[in-house]
Amino acid sequence: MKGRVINLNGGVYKVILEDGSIKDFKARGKLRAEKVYQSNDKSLSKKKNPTTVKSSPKVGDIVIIDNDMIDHYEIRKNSLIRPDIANVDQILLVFAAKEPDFSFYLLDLFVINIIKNNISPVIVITKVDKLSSDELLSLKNDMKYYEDLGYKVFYVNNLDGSGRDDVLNILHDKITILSGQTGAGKSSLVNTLIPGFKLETQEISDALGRGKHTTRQISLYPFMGGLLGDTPGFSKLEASLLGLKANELNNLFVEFKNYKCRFSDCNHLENSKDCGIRKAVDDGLILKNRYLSYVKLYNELKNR
Ligand SMILES: Nc1nc2c(ncn2[C@@H]2O[C@H](COP(=O)(O)OP(=O)(O)OP(=O)(O)O)[C@@H](O)[C@H]2O)c(=O)[nH]1
Ligand SMILES: [Mg+2]
Ligand SMILES: [Zn+2]
Repeated sequence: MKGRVINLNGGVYKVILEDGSIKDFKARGKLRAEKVYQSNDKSLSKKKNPTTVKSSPKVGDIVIIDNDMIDHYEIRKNSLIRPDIANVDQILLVFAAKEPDFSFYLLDLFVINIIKNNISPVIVITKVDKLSSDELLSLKNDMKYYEDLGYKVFYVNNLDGSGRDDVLNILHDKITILSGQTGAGKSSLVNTLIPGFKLETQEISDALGRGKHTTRQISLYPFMGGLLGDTPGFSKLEASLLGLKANELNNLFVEFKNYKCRFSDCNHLENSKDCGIRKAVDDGLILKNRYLSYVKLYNELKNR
């Protein structure tokens, strides 16, 4: 029997099986090395020398069930640490327009974490009702820069469901998870998207702390032929935890390659003389906030 892990809680794996039914299982030998097989190995025979790695299955894994226990999981197409999940097709980066305050730095950190893992980011801005029309216009103007980079940007008001249909359009047959700061409105967005859903959401007054109804586990819900996943938010995020290195940032800020810096060893920091990237920022070609994120991230990774 084969299925996909949709939730993990205290060593119990909730698995959606091929017939659509959902059952709980435990994994065989929890802490010992799990056997990982190539997905294309149809035989899935234990004798065929599987690659062995020392890790347990996690949410998103395709697992093989034998004698009512998870025996092993298949090779992952991708694997994230934050949130701790495997095999996602796309990630909706959920950012509140306000409360918590919108942060370009957090957004850039997240976009980078995702493209580093070869997953396509989609940006969803929630709580647009909290901005005046001028503030919203100005935010949308800045976000055009991200659309030009090739990232989709959606605007949702979870109070009245406006913007919902744009998001629904991209969910068909995909494994999509929501990720973002605590209190950004991820669980509320799941409720907006899936008719009849009533996940508990935290109180506004607790939005910046760990509220009573803050999400504590990743859960994938069957929806539109795919799976939609709610994840726990984070209150703080350290760049170093994402396994990024200062010298790879150059490639991860994807637009930098469009502007020539004639020094091959330049790190494009604020004190770099004659730097092509800094010139592009001064000329308004690179969004100032993007560049500031780059500098902050570079220094944070370098000073570790
Ligand atoms: N005004 C307004 N409030 C919203 C909107 N979306 C969510 N909220 C409120 O924001 C608070 C936090 O929402 P949640 O959905 O719990 O946030 P979350 O991202 O799931 O938070 P964690 O589970 O801690 O990561 C709740 O009080 C929601 O009612 C929105 O579009 N507009
Ligand atoms: Mg939540
Ligand atoms: Zn430079």
